[in-house]
Amino acid sequence: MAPFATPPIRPFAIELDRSALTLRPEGPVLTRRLSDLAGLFLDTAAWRAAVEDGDPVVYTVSSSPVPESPAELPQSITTIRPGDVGGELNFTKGHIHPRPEGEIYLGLDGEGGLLMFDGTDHVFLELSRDRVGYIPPGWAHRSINTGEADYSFLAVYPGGAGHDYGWVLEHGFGARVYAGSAGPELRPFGHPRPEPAPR
Ligand code: S6P
Ligand code: ZN
Repeated sequence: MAPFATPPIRPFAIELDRSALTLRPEGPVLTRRLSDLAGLFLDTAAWRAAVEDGDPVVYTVSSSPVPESPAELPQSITTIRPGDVGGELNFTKGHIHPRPEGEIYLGLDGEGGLLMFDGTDHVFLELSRDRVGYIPPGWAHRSINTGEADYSFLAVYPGGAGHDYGWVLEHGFGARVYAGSAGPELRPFGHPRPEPAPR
C-alpha cells in the first residue's frame, strides 16, 4: 500500500440530507460572518455599515469527517445566504489551491454560480441543482448566491490542495457579480480596489 501522511480512514457511507443540506456523519462546521470578508466587497462603506449593523452570517460550510490530508478527498456543503453589499451579491471569500489541484462542485439548492479566475481570464458558471462545475488546477474559485433564498452546493476536493485566501485579496477575480434589474449582472474590472479594512 502507498505511504500515507496520516493513517488512512476506513471506508464508510456519507448521507447527503437534501432537506437539511448537511452531510452525515458530520465533521467540522464553519460559519463566516460579514466581518470575516474584510477587503473583499468593493463598497467598503456599505460593508462596514452592515458589519456594525449586526454582522450577519454570510455562509456556512458543513464538512464530513474526511480530513484535509494529502491523498484524502474531503467533501463539504456550503450554504450562502441571499443578500448583497452595496449591490454586490453575497459570496464566499474565494481561494486558490496552493498545490494546483482540481475540484468538483455539485449544485444542490437555490440559485447561484461559480466565478473562477486564473489571473488573466475569468469564467462564471451558473450552478443550480444537479449541475456539476469543474474547477481546473490553477483557477481561483468563489461561489455567489444570485437568488432570493439560500444557495447550497457540494464540494469534493483533494485534501492536500490547501487554501490560499491572500492570493484573492491580491488579485481579485477579474469580475464582480451584482444584483441587476433583469437578474445577476457580471461586471468585469479594472475596478478600483476596496480600501484596506481597519484592523
Ligand atoms: C474547498 C471548497 C469549498 C470552499 C467553501 C467556502 O476547496 O472550494 O468547500 O472552501 O465553499 O469557500 P471559501 O472560499 O471561504 O473557502
Ligand atoms: Zn477549493
